[in-house]
Amino acid sequence: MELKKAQDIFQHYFPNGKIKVVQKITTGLINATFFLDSNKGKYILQKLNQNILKQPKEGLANIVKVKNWLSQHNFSYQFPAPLFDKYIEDGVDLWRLLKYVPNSISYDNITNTEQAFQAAKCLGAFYKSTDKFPTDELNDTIPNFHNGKIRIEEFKQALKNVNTKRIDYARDLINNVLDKQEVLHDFDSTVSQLPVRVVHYDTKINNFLFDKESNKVIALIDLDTIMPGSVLSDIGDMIRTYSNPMGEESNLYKSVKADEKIIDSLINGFCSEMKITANESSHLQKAGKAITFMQCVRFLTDYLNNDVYYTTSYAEQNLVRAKNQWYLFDSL
Ligand code: GN1
Ligand code: MG
Repeated sequence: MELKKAQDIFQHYFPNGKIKVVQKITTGLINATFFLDSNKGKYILQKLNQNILKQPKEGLANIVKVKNWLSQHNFSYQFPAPLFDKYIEDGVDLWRLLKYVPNSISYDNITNTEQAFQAAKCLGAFYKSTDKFPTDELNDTIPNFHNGKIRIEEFKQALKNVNTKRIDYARDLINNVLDKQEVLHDFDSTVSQLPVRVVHYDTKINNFLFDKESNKVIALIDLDTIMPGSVLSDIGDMIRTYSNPMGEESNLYKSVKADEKIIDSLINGFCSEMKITANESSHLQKAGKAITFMQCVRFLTDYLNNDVYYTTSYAEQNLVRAKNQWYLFDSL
């Protein structure tokens, strides 16, 4: 990104602001993210991906409501929401500025059980603080985000439309997914019996910032998907991403195996802060399987649709991701 563009946006926030450094941050598959250093301090600048975040105003309203609630309900972690509760429109794109969290580090993969415990403890604190939040005041900004039935329908639609060699490359996986589609119908019916809560919907490890020295979590980030939903979505996504030390990009499928100790540790971390219902507790393990399978279906669907959703850097990347998730699901 050019310095001039960043400077223009920045001056909407600080009329006398001067940017010294702009650096692209490459983690995250959806938004474009930049680190800024300026005469007004350090910030994160983000360009929203409006192809995916189709209701940015409603999304911002969710973030602001939850931020205000947390500040009154003993949430002891930082929650870097858009600065001044606003987005800037430049005619084409939507931008936002966030406070940079100093002394923080993010990890793309879990390397020990303690990290899983600490991140899940932060999530547990988030659930505890928002336990009484009126969830009907939240907008459903990405409708059907974790709706199993719809994910299967989208997959079947993609199968009908696909007109390339991709269907041949993916054939085995397609058959496996069709065989197991029940998993997602089961998930929907379980979720429909559970309490509606404030859900983060993207609880992978790099959305928790750790303090560089203490290695405790200090901030919860990436707030675009905050919506009403079930705890199974967040714990399921933690199990999916934390238990797989190879990460979702690896094509060493034989080595993709869920680590049980990490799963136990994250569930303990979450429960050290938040007391969920017995019914919710009894489905946590199963949630890991369901969300992993759902992510497999989502990557595979995008592969069949010629990569319209997830950013890719090589042709077979979404298929590799989908296979990786399949092996993880199988081991779970
Ligand atoms: C997307 O952009 P990122 O990496 O935070 C996606 C998640 C997926 C994840 C898979 C809004 O998140 O649901 O689990 O990729 N976010 C959206 O890596 O679709
Ligand atoms: Mg995200």
